[in-house]
Amino acid sequence: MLTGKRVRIRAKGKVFEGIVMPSFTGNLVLKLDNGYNVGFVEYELIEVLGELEKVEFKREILRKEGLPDVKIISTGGTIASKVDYRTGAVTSQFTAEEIISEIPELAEICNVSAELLYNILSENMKPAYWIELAKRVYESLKSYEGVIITHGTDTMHFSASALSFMLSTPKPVVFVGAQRSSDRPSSDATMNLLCSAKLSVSDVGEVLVCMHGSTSDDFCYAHRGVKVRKMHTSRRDAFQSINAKPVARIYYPSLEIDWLSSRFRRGERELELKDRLEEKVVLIKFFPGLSAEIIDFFHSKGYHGFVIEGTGLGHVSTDWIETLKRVCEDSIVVMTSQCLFGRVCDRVYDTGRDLLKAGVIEGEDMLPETALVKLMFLLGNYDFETAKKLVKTNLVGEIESRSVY
Ligand code: DAS
Repeated sequence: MLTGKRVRIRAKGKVFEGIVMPSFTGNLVLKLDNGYNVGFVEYELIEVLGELEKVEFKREILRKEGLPDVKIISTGGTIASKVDYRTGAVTSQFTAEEIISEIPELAEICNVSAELLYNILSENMKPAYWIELAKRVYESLKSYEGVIITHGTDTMHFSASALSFMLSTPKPVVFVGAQRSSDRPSSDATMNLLCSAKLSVSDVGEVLVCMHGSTSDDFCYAHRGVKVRKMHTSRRDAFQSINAKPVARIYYPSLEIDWLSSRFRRGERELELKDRLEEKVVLIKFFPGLSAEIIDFFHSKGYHGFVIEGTGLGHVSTDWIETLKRVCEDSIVVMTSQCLFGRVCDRVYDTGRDLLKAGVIEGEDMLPETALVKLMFLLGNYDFETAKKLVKTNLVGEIESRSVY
């Protein structure tokens, strides 16, 4: 059994040296000294060079007097994952404690306490988990200088929007993830976490997302939680601010912060939590030929909140107008755009004017996902008429007064 042993082999006329990894394909998988894994179907074993000693390193987390106290709440995702050689897939495994002990530089920025809330991939997040997370962050903000939330990247902008609406925070709440697991040479986890730690002790009081700002390791962006979206499946700079500038650029490795746009300052707002969300709100992406029956289906299931991701300036087929007119009598229907960039304006074309007459509300320059979470929040915490009025009211930066980007 070669697994865990360091070996030297010959394959295709070349000599390779590395550590034998678990493999379920029958091929030999070597982890080379550069961190990459290489598989071999045919090879000649030259020499077994030694056995990996089991390393159970557990750095206790050093506290430094005078440094601000920050809480890391871990929910899972790639940032808390490593390759599971049983399957070759990346699975959520690290606890917040383990993440911290892997990055001793954190102790230069702040004293970090860790809390494991979930260890899930973020496609498995639910509104009920957002509420639980908001409550844990709210409690942490009473005694810590800032809170970092490690989270999967797929639905991070949903969770960041949810906490942006539910929590009025006088301190930084920073969501951070990674596109590459920390056991890969190209991992972005360490840099994203260090930039997040710097943000968590800085002069800002709102919910932010901190991820790579370019494909290099030169800076991270801090994006407003209600103006950010994951825009690429795999690039490390997948997150982009939409219809707004990023709040800040954090240079690496200097960790200097360059503030790029207006922001809530530390201490500017009181700490408050509104912890209810109406889950019977649906986001529907319109496409040519989609029947308005989908609206009737959800309405018949007791849904009274609809966000439509319409085409262009905010349109759907004129076949939908009658259905929307009927549903708007006892529901809130918000129109957003599949273009993502720009602003919905239903006053240019007939279709848009008919939608407004039917009672549909323009979602301004909100992202569809942010509008969905906002409507869950409004219907969960306000009466129907107030909720309707607040759709087009900017609460936490989700609506920019002018579209300049
Ligand atoms: N599945 C992805 C998620 O948990 C992994 C990641 O990118 O963090 O969102």
